[in-house]
Amino acid sequence: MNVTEIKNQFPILEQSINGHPLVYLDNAATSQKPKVVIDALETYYRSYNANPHRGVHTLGMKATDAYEEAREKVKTFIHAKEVAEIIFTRGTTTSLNLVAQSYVREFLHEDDEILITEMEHHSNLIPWQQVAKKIGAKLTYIPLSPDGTIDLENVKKSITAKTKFISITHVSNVLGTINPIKEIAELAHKQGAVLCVDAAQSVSHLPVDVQDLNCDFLAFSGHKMMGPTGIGVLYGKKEILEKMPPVEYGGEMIDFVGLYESTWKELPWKFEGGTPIVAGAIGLGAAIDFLGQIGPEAIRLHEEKLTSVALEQLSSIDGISIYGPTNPKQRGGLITFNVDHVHPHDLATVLDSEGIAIRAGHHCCQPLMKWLQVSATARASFSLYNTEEDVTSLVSGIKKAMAFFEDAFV
Ligand code: 7TS
Repeated sequence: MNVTEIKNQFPILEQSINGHPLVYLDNAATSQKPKVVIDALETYYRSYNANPHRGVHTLGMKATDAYEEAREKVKTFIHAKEVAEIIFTRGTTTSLNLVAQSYVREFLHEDDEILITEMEHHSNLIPWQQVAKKIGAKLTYIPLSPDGTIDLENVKKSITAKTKFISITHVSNVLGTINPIKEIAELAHKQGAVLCVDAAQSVSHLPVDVQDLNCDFLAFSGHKMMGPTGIGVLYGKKEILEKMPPVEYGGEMIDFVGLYESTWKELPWKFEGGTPIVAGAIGLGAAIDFLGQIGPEAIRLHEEKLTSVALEQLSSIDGISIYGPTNPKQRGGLITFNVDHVHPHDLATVLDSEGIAIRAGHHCCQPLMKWLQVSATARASFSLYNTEEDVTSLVSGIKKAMAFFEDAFV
């Protein structure tokens, strides 16, 4: 499929916004959904909606099979060893909180250290901050290099004999930085620490292989990878998940329940209390099939090219500051920037009037905004359906906004 054929698979992109064809550049917040995903959801609700794992009627069995087939697809997609290692959650945030409330709360103790970075999204910061307070552990930070990358020498220096747990984003949702996860995993394991990876911004943009990365946990959201909202994944190595206690107790996750004692199902269901997110998982499965038709390497090449063109054009405009590494090979498909004398919210409003959707604000990264010494930024983020014309529209929209605000202040 070429980019036009890909774009044609997304009904939402056919519309005009404020009299202009929609240019959707807020993919880091959520991606749009291809027809196959929308159809899979509709077919499920129209023809085999049922509560899986309960009862033995035909619809229930069909729903159970589809739910478990989606798990198999996720396993293959991230190259996990077993389906037991794939837990369905509501999204990245829920996955990370599960690790905090189960693994960290159970296995870390007073004075142990949890190591993260200042580029983390709030969802990969607050769960550790809060659980650390509860158990008396210490939260420590790997310092960032001036260009917004992580130097492995600084990782080595930050890991101490007390470091028991490290959590780090694969791709920063603000700086775009692709972090050296494989190398960090090696350093973590040398010290006997466990490595958790926030893959919210990487799974549908780069090839992600959990066995190659050798991370212990990996968290991501369905809605950022062409799937529906309300579904996400926590991958964990089986030997670690097996010793972790459940966090959500109730229906579906039990084996035997007595008045005073209960036992749990085996993996992965031990962590999936309540009626499963069936529609979400089925939609995610369809999204994975769709992404698989294009292939992670082709997606990466396409987004890298768009980023490279956008970086070149934006950096040639006076008055624009771009954050994060300058080399497109070191970054994912997003560009965060500021325009002199134009607040990012004003910029986003002007661009919206041109049909261009970007994000403005702190992007759920307040500590990183402090590190960058800004209160907010603008961000354009790409996906497989974006074109070089979209980049051209963005650049001319920004120039228009700059001219508008310049005139407003003279
Ligand atoms: N981690 C990273 C790196 C993210 O970018 C996000 C969402 C999350 C975690 C949380 O994902 P959720 O699906 O559980 O909400 N990032 C963004 C963003 O950059 N703009 O809107 C949401």
